[in-house]
Amino acid sequence: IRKPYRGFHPAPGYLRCQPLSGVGAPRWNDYDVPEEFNFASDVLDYWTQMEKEGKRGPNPALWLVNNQGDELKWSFGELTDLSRRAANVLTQTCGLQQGDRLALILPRVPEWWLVVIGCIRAGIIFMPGTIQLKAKDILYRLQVSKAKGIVTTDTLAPEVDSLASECPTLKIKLLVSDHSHQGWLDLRSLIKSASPDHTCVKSKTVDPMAIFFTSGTTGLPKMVKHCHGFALRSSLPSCRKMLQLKTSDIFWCFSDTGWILALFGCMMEPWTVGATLFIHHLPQFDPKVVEQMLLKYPITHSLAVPLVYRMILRHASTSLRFPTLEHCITGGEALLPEDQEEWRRRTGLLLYEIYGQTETGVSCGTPQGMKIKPGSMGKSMPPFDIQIIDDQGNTLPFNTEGNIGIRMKPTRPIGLFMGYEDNPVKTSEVECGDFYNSGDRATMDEEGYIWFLGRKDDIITASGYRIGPAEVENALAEHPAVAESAVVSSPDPIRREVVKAFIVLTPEFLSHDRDQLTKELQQHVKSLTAPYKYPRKVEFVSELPKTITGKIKRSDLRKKEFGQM
Ligand code: BCO
Repeated sequence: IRKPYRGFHPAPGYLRCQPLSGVGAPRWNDYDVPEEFNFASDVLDYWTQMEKEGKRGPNPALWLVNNQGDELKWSFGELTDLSRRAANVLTQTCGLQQGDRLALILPRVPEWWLVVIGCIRAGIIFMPGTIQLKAKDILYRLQVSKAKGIVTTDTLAPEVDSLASECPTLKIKLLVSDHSHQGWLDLRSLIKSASPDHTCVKSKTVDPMAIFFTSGTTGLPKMVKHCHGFALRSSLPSCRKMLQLKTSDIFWCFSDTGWILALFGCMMEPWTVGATLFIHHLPQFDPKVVEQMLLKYPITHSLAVPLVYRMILRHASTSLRFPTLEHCITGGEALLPEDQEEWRRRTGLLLYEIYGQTETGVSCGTPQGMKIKPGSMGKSMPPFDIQIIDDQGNTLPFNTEGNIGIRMKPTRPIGLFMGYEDNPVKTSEVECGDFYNSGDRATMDEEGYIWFLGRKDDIITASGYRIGPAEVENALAEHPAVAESAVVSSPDPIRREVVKAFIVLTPEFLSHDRDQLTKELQQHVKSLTAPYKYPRKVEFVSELPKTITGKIKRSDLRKKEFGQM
């Protein structure tokens, strides 16, 4: 039995802590919580100052390559200048105030970074969403969050216009485009003409900073609220130990701008140490292009879901040698030991796993240099204390299956979400004794390594996406061919897990061509909700397994798919 937990004791100077000094040094202690923290003024402006004093090398802060191969390079000084202008646009031109909410649906364009930092400077709560969102997804997000504004591109502008009348709080529409649109403000030209003088808000570390939407087993996505302390975590020594980035490193994070992984990997992690963030705006993922980029650019670190590394291995026929790549990190879904082995054999590099959820950010992993146990996702990362717990919140003995729990009493660790906004019921459902219950199943060995097993509920993790079956079932239900459906995870040789829909057809469609119908239903889901959720497999059945009260037994279908029944 594990030793009893002794609790975190705030370091002396709690709430009065001072940043540690030295260029690129971790500037706070793991268990210190400064009363005020703002990533823009405390981190970015610090590096701007280091640049001015000649204490940082010539590498850019942001190095962005678009799909035509055009390159943009910004120093920290330029980032500071432009994001201050962006903050002025949001507050002065748009009239947004601290605490207001702004939906942000942009691909990997530079304005995404300017809006995020501008919001942080002004205390505006930003709500990133993937560019794959469809009108219904956007409508729900705008309505439930009471967003005052939205920033997007011309691809989604017509969708937003079609639903704006149903969003009474929505006053501001900002467009990132080469063309103008009636009723939309042109963000690029506004930033150009805005003043670069802006006084950053003195945000409390526990003030809200961002809201992310995350899928659950039932119902519509929940709003996961994070405070400014989420960004502070990247400054803590435990987090710095994880990736051990240096100012001279060039870090490529693949995450779509809609996910919390983007905040971590496409901003906080590299910029906290003054490293270069490398971004490639590729509208459609192509492993061949990724391989070429890794050969062409001096990238030292990569962060991507296991599927990206697996697809590179599938596409490349020979051994892979990337001249500058030193450290590869992966997360978002479980890494299989065979993928780890193949990547090592063909590239000479190891894959270091990190694990986290939208609610937690990165909460465990294998720091560079720590022994990798293939199949394990590493150890808990302070100030998080991960324990394997039962459904009552009791810690379980080593090597016993249970839920991944993060201790939040007596002290809620900085970086853990603040709760599901406007949803005390769902928030209390994940509070389990002294722990946040992640709903992910795992074991922990005697050395503290955590071994992921799967989900406790019906949520599907496919290609690094968290997919709520009900969202797919609801989309299917809107097609006249579907009498009822059940959506579960199913094995796949490349993607490991994909979304599968079991469908009972309405009588009128029973005689239709099944292949044709499959394609039509897949297209239907792609058009109604974010396409990454579409069922890559479809099976037509005469009935669905149900409990005596009529509830669909998704678990029976899932077990059958994985040969467990
Ligand atoms: O495979 P198909 O071609 O049939 O369908 C694909 C796309 O073509 C299609 N699609 C995309 N945009 C569309 C569209 N269809 C219609 N209209 C549009 N606007 O939809 C399907 C999307 O599937 P996908 O995204 O899985 O596509 P793909 O191209 O295979 O990409 C592979 C990956 C690996 C690049 C992608 O799956 C990916 O980015 N996955 C990572 C997700 C991620 O970052 N997760 C991290 C979440 S945060 C977290 O875990 C917390 C950690 C601390």
